[in-house]
This record gives sequence, structure tokens and C-alpha cells, in this order.
Amino acid sequence: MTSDRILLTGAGGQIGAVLTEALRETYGADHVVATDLKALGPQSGPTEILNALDAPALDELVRKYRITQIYHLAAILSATGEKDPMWAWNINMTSLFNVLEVARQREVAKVYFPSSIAVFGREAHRNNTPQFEVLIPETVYGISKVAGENWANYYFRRYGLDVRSMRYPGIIGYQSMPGGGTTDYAVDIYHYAVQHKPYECFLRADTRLPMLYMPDTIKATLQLMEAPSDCLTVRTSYNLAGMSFTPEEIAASIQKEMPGFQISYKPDFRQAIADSWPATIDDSAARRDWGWQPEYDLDAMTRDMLYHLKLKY
Ligand code: AKB
Repeated sequence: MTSDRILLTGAGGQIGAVLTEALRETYGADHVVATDLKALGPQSGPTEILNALDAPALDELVRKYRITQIYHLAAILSATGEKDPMWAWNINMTSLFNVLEVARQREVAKVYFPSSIAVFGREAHRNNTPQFEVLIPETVYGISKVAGENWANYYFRRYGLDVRSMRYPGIIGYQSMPGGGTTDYAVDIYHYAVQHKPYECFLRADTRLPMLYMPDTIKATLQLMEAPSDCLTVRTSYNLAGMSFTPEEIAASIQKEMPGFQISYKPDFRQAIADSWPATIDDSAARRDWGWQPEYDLDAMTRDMLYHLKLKY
């Protein structure tokens, strides 16, 4: 049995909900403590209510469960963050500092901090965006992720804290709903399709963005966290790619399975955010350092999403 004890913040979120279960399969249900702002429903392992802004409460849980790894997933995403930038900055940065400090002080062995393609802005190359690229983000979320990446690197170099990170593209899964992101349309669209409803997309038909299916997301996260420390050459955050598509292309992929599906377009403020992000990403550093290799393309994801959502509805 493993001696690792893992704590997740934001465990009720889109990725947190699925990652918690995957970690429990690997490390044992009792070894994974799922925390969130609101009470999580009954689960196979321990759950706690935690506001990640509350440093003493976080410290108490780390001591209580003798935590050896923290996955810090709680964050305000790109679209919600723009509605109240100072509030989003405070949540994203204060919670990260609380995690880094408790990890340093309590000698937590590893920390996972997800970054995002939101770190890039319009000055970055839009296609095959390199690992080491100019980072001038245009959302408060992106600014907080650039700052977070640099703090992760700082804690690694200054204190030897083993912080690991990757830049998630838009994440798509059937198990949980995203909240407040610019890439959320790519989840919503499948829910509309299986309910035989037409979908009005908040991005233009030709907006190409990098995306990743949930099984690949979980695989990448676990792979990075399990990689030997001396293989990791990037201590800010790894670029990560799975597929890239436009709303028009995801609609066409759904139509191959459900020919009657209809889509229309009404871009809103999220279009400007999407326009500042890359279309495709160069993730060769992740492939080289820890063997990253995605499995799903758009059509394989569509078949799997529709299959699972049809069972759900
Ligand atoms: C968002 O759209 O804000 C997120 C992200 C790409 O980080 N899904």
C-alpha cells in the first residue's frame, strides 16, 4: 500500500471530480482527500469543506491527514474572471500562495498546479505555439497563471519544492460540467446534441482552439506527477496538446453521428478571449521529458461523448 496521501482543492470542479476518482484508483480511496468550497456528495474516500483562501484551515487538513501531495485545482477561469478581475486575481493568487507555503512548511513532497493556454496572448505565435514563448495574456485568469507558473518555478529553485504544472487546453468530458471558461462551448454542445436541441455557439464558426478529452487529461496529469523529477526540464509549466478544432468542425463531427444536429453562432465577449489564444500548441517538451502521447482525436471523442451522454439523459 502506498504511503502517499493526496489532497485536492477544487475537487468538485470539472477536472477535480474525475481526477479524484482516478487518484483513488491508483493510491487507494482512503489516501485521497477531496476538498471544495461546498460539501461534496457521498464518495468512496474522505471529503472536507475547504476554502483554499483560508491558510490555517488548509494547514490543519495537511497536518490531520499527513498529506504528501497537493493537487491545487481551485481557480476562477477566463470568462468568469473578466467579470470581476480583482476578485479573480485574489482567489487565484492567494489560494496558490497558501498551497505553496503550506507545502514548503509541512514538507509536502509534490504539488500539482494546472496552468492554461490562457498564458498566451496575441503576441505569441498562434500556430504550433512554442514551449518558451512571449507571455502577454489578455485575461486576469491568464495573468494569474503566468504569475503562478513563475512562482512554481521560484519555489522549486529557491526551496526545492517539487511543483509540477502543465498548460491545459480546453478540457472536454461527459462526467462533469466546466464553469466559467471560454472553451466551455465544446462541452455544452454535446449536451444539446443528445437532447436533440439546436446549439447557439458563443464563438465564431472558425475559431480554432486547442482541446483535450478528459481521459487524456487524466492520463497526462498522472504521468507528469509520476515522472522522475530529474527528467523534468520545465519547472514553469509544460505545453500540452491533444487536438485542435473549430465550432464548425465539432458540429460536423457530431453530425456524422446525429445528422439532424443544428448549430448557429452568436459570438459574445468570449470571442476576444479566444482570439488571443493559440490555435495549435507545440508540446514536444512534454513528449520528450515524460512521454506524453494523446490518444483521442475529434471523432473518437465525439463517439465516446455521445455514447456516455446518451446513457446519462
Ligand atoms: C478556460 O476556457 O478558461 C479554460 C482554459 C483554457 O484554461 N478552459
